[in-house]
Amino acid sequence: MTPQERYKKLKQHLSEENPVLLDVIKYYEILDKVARKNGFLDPEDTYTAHISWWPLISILGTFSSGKSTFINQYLGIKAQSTGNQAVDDKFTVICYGSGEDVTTLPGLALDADPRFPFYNISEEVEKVDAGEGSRVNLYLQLKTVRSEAVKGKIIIDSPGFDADSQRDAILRITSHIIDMSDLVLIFFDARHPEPGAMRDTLEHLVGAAVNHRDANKILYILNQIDTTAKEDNLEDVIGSWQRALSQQGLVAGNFFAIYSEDAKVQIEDEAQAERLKRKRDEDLKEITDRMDKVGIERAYRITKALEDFAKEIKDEKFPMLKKALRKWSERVVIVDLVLFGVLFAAIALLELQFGFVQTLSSSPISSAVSLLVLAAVLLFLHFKVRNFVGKRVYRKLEAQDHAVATAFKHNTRWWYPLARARFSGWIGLSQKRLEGVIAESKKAIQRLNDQFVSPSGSHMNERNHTETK
Ligand SMILES: Nc1nc2c(ncn2[C@@H]2O[C@H](COP(=O)(O)OP(=O)(O)O)[C@@H](O)[C@H]2O)c(=O)[nH]1
Ligand SMILES: [Mg+2]
Repeated sequence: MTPQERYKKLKQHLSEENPVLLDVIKYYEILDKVARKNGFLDPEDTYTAHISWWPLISILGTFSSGKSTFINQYLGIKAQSTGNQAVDDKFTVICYGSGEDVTTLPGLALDADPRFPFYNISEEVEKVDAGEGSRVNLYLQLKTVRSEAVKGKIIIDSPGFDADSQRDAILRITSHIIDMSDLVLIFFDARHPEPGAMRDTLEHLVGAAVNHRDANKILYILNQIDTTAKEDNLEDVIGSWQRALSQQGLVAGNFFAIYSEDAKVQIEDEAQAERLKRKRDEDLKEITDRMDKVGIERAYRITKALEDFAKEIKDEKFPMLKKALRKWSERVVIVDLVLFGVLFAAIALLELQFGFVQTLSSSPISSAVSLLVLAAVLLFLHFKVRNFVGKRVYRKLEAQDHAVATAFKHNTRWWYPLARARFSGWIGLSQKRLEGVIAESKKAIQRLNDQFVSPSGSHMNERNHTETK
């Protein structure tokens, strides 16, 4: 899908959903244009492909902690198989489909709808786990279900997370999913009263989440608390899990405790059953509220991402490029001067020895030819030097930032004069355009606030208000 087709499809999809987002797409187009023109972005690529346009909820967590059971219950349909064995070893992207049955499609199908967040995932996977990129179908699948609960959003169910036997590919996809999501539910299960055994898993999952720039979107869910009834130790179990999480650096997280009504064990003591149910009902309500409102989070996320992309290019990538271009042009001049100096010294020496300059300049033709030859040699040397120095700078950049390295290559193509790299006023113009994009994304956030702020002033909108100030 070309970027143009992508914009068109996105606009189609979003036209009825949210007019603010429709505006936001326009500014993504400008962002793309500026980035493409300066070589930061591949001509076939677009920043709209780097985020999820669907509201996205992902469910991560340990083996058989009840993720799939929870999802089935939310959907009201048994879409996912459940059980104590590792029944599902793929990430399953669940979305609405009008068909009667649950339909399963290969991971490749995710490419078809520009609102899905897995563009280029195979390349990302390939980078961390060579050879696995081409086998993305082994890791991803798409299911369509006819459930109102998932209309207008997508939910990702994940294979059980077991740090010991985890492939890099799965770890990479997991952190990609955390980045993309509007809401992340991380499941643990209370059948393990001693979370110590899960330390590695916690370290990976929680470690990745805790430092996330939007930590508020991550909910930690202790599931299967019905199993604490036997020993009546709910508080102890919650306490030890919270301690384990805080050891991973989680200070004040969104911590919930629930169980599944469909899968729970029989609880003899009625008072206990009542107590557990009350806790569950309370926490489950908060969780499902957040899940239902994920469309709002999504609108803010997409708009914020526009601002972040633009800021990153303007404040980080352009300065890096500018510095690299300057360094390159200075080195080329120095090496040129040294080489030319050596060349002229050699000519002077030869002249002293053999006096051939006089011979060459004896006729107009031979002197013209020899001047041309000299000019050709100088030019040849100069382009060799440009290339040689350029490759070295490029390699260094590539290790730091791929986009900047590509932009450097783009801006040092042979027909660009050296002076363009030295006097890079043109960069300022592009930065101005990005400033415009940033200003527009701020305005769009305000329009979203106008749209979503309820008279009671929900928690979420207050947060977004302060974030953008
Ligand atoms: N006691 C109890 N069992 C549960 C609960 N939720 C799920 N289970 C059971 O735990 C097992 C694993 O559940 P599943 O949803 O497949 O876990 P997943 O691997 O995280 O997707 C299944 O046998 C479920 O019936 C719960 O809240 N309480
Ligand atoms: Mg499962």
